[in-house]
Amino acid sequence: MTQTEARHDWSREEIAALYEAPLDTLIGKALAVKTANWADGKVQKSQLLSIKTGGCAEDCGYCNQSAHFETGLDASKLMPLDEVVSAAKEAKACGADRFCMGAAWRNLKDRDLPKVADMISAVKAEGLETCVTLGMLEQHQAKVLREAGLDYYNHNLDTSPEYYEKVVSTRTYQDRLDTLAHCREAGINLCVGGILGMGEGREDRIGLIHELSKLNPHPESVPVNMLVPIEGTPLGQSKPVSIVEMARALAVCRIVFPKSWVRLAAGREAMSEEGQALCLLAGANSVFVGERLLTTDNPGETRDEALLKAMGFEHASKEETATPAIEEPAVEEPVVAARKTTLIGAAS
Ligand code: SAM
Ligand code: DTB
Ligand code: SF4
Repeated sequence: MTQTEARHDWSREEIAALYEAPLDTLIGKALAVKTANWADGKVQKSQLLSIKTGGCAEDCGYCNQSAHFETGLDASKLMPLDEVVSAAKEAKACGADRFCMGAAWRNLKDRDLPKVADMISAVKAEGLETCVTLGMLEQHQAKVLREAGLDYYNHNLDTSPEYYEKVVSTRTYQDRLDTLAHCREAGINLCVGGILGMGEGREDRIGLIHELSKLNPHPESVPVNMLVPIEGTPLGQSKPVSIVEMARALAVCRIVFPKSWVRLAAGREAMSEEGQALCLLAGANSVFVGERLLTTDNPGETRDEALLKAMGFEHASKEETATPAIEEPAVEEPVVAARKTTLIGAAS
């Protein structure tokens, strides 16, 4: 039976069995799920912009932007609004549907909140879907971002809980989950995925997908990044992961997240056209477009057009990529609110 409904009760063993199936069996299943849920041959396009680069207090072992490592990257302050809007206009002119603004912050500070909220409103007014990735968020901040017109928050779990502490020491897996919960409570769609090629084992890739599958609802977007190795970072010399392993991860994501955009995210610059075609055949239906990701290169329009033409694929239309309706956060029942007040009053 082809799976169309999202499930949240996957066991790690079930995911491992999919992941380790013969590649034709795996991709066959992934394509059946894709065909049952999506139009054939369509690819969603997101464009990234680094609105605040480098100098980050976190020590993520893969990242160009951590202040803990010497990578030669120039740090910059928060970009002015007019430059963000120009970049968004350019992205839209090149056909992007979603504009994702990334800041190298451990967490969003309240003093920056109005500036980022203005960016979101201005990008939204250009007719683009909005996404930001700003590090950890508090509940009240998520609410302000949503009210400004935020469609998606990107916050990756990166790898399995067990391997996570080998990659990052300055925050915990639970910190990441807490921020995701704050976004959900504010009614923001989630973009949550990870990275392959950080020296993790297959069990960690399976563990990541298992953790993502437990999120209810599932993230609406699941970016699968291949590590872009950065000299000067602890993971700069990691052994690259094979393209077949990437295709396996993407195919499993397609099956486990039947209704989510599954993105062939960072790492395409180092992949052959055939490698990318395999990943798109395996079930990915979204990419980052443009010449740059955040701080590193991406194939760009000319090469992407050639790839899609060769595959007979095309970019999904605006209607096909429309943000799922965001449910308004549940309003607290007056009787519950009254009871809470009484309890707080009684305790003080
Ligand atoms: N500071 C924020 C955070 O960590 O959530 C937002 C920016 S951070 C660059 C966004 C995501 O990009 C990371 O969670 C990671 O998954 C991915 N990423 C960062 N550097 C990467 C690299 N060198 N290769 C592949 N993915 C990378
Ligand atoms: C995601 O999963 N990948 C993007 C986006 N979310 C923010 C970032 C990729 C960064 C690759 C390295 C760089 O360009 O700095
Ligand atoms: Fe890089 Fe984000 Fe980690 Fe900072 S929090 S080091 S920007 S991945």
